[in-house]
This record gives sequence, structure tokens and C-alpha cells, in this order.
Amino acid sequence: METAVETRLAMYEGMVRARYFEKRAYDLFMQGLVKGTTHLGLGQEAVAAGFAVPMKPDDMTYCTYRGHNHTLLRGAPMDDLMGELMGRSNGICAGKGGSMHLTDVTKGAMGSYAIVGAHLPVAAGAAWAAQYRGTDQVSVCFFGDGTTNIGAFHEAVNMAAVWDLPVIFVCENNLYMEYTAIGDVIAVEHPAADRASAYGLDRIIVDGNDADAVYEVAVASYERARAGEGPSLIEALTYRHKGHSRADPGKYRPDAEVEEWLRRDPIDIYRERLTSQGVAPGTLDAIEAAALAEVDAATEASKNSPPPDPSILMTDVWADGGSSWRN
Ligand SMILES: Cc1ncc(C[n+]2csc(CCOP(=O)(O)OP(=O)(O)O)c2C)c(N)n1
Ligand SMILES: [Mg+2]
Repeated sequence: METAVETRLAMYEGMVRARYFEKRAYDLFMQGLVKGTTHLGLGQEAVAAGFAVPMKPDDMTYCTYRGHNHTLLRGAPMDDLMGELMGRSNGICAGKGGSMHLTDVTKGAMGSYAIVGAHLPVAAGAAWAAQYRGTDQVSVCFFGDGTTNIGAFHEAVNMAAVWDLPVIFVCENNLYMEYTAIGDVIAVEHPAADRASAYGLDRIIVDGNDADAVYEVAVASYERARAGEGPSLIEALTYRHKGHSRADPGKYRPDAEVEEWLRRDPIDIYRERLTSQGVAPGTLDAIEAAALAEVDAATEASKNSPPPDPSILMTDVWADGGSSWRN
């Protein structure tokens, strides 16, 4: 079935908002205004848009430290995300979490996890809760290619398959871990897809720079999960435009490879496709201008917000809002 133009414009808007947000985050990092480290998903926006747009509001997203785009696209307010990156009190976690810990439970953004692989069993557990309660929610878990060499990946995928859990495991294969190419440390070509059969799952590979293609596999996996047919393991082929984190120039990557992937920019590809199919360029220009204005406003709001007061240091440490569990 043809995807509605409103849906496709929502994906374009999501990708552009994520792109501008992260470009600004990079600039602010270089100015010393973003504290701690940052891991940008520049170049990987089509994966975030293709999965987030068809989700229902109470579905759950679990992502990694490279999770700005996923959290933003679930509907977390941009001001609050920018404030969090800058360690300000307007931040989504009151400035106490930073770039690697973006969370907005009210929007189903169930956290960004910095320990590689740790969130896969958590996402499977959330899916188990949804199955037990009969809520019809799906749990969507994003992770990188390198994560497929972590034990928790195999434990979570196996358990999810055995129990038919409504969880979608999405491997964003950007070809690299921190500084090591995934191809140097696995015996198969496709880190997630080539392991799927070990858990009785289909081998699914999608062009992660094509929002329409991602959307299609996302919708199919959600339908399958909601029908009680169990998990999906999807490998999305993509590339990060920048280095692993902070100011890493990513020099371990061959120039020709970087250039090739820059030519396959998911936003450029989608803009060209939409206009060639009859969307007025002015419509897309307006989306871009609005996104830039939103980023400017979020930057200003966050610059004007004070750092968190030291008195909140021990609040929100545990689910009851306090820290008494430590005693
Ligand atoms: C258990 C664990 N081991 C090592 C690290 C250090 N580390 C952080 S990111 C990363 C690479 C992960 O690569 P991948 O899964 O491909 O994700 P990407 O960064 O490419 O999105 C490593 C080794 C960590 N955070 N957690
Ligand atoms: Mg990777």
C-alpha cells in the first residue's frame, strides 16, 4: 500500500529536526556549552523516522547513547533535550543526565543506555509486561552493529523468540563500533541478520538511509508483534557522518567510503524523491525553516536556563523520587 503523503512529510520533518538539532549540539559542544560527551546520529535519521512515525503513543522506545534522534522523534520537547545536553535545569532530566541519558517516559522514550547491550533485555522485559497485561504495546530497541557481539544481545533475542514477545530489535549497522570496523570482528557479513536464523527469526536487511523502506519494515514488524507473532530482528544499513563521539574526526575510515555514504545522505535522497513525486519544494523549505527556528529557540531557552541547584543532587535517584534505598 502506498504510504500517505502526510506520513512521508512527517518523516521528512522528523529527519530534518533531528539533523538540525544534532548539528547545533555539535557546535555547542565545540563551544564548551554541551557538557560531557555526545554521540551523534547524523546520517542515521531515516532509521529513527521510519520507526518512530508509525509508532502508537504508548509504544516504547529503548535506545543507546546515540539516541538524540530517537528521543526527539518520539515527541520529547526539543527545548528540554537541548537543556539536558547543556546540563541546565530546563533539561528533560533536570540537567542531571546529559546527552547519554535522554528519557521521556511520558512519550514512551524509555531511556538511552550507555552500557552496550544492557538495554536489550530491558526492552524484552517491557515487551513481556505488555504481553502479560495484554496492552497491545510494542517495545522497539535500537542498538549498533558492535552490540551483536555482546552476550546480552543473544540472551534477549533468544528469550524474546521463545516467548513470542512484542519487541522489535533494530540493529543500526553503521559499519563501525568505536574505532574498529565491525567486519574485522565477526565471521559473517551481516552482524544481526546473519544471526537471526539461530533464534528462528527471519533474515531482514533494510536500506537504513531510505525512510520509505525503513517505514515499510517497521509497519510489518509492528503488525506481527501486535498479532502475537513475536519479535523481529531488523538490520538497517546506514552510516554515521561524524566520528564515534565528541570531536573524534573518524580518520580510521577510508575517505572514499565516507564520500560514498555522504552522497547517500538520507535527507537529500528523501527530498529529491518527494519533489520528483510532486511535493512542492516550498513545502519542504517551510519544514526546514520551522526546524531551524525551533533549534534556535531551544538553544536560547537552554542558554538562559540556570544549572541545576545542588539541592536536587539526591532526588530522582530511585523510583520513589528519593534515594532512601541506599540506607
Ligand atoms: C559493555 C560496554 N563495553 C564497552 C563500552 C564502550 N563503548 C561505547 S560505544 C562502543 C561501540 C559500540 O558500537 P556499536 O554497537 O556499533 O554502536 P555505535 O556506537 O556504532 O552506534 C563501545 C565499545 C560500553 N559502553 N559498554
Ligand atoms: Mg556501530
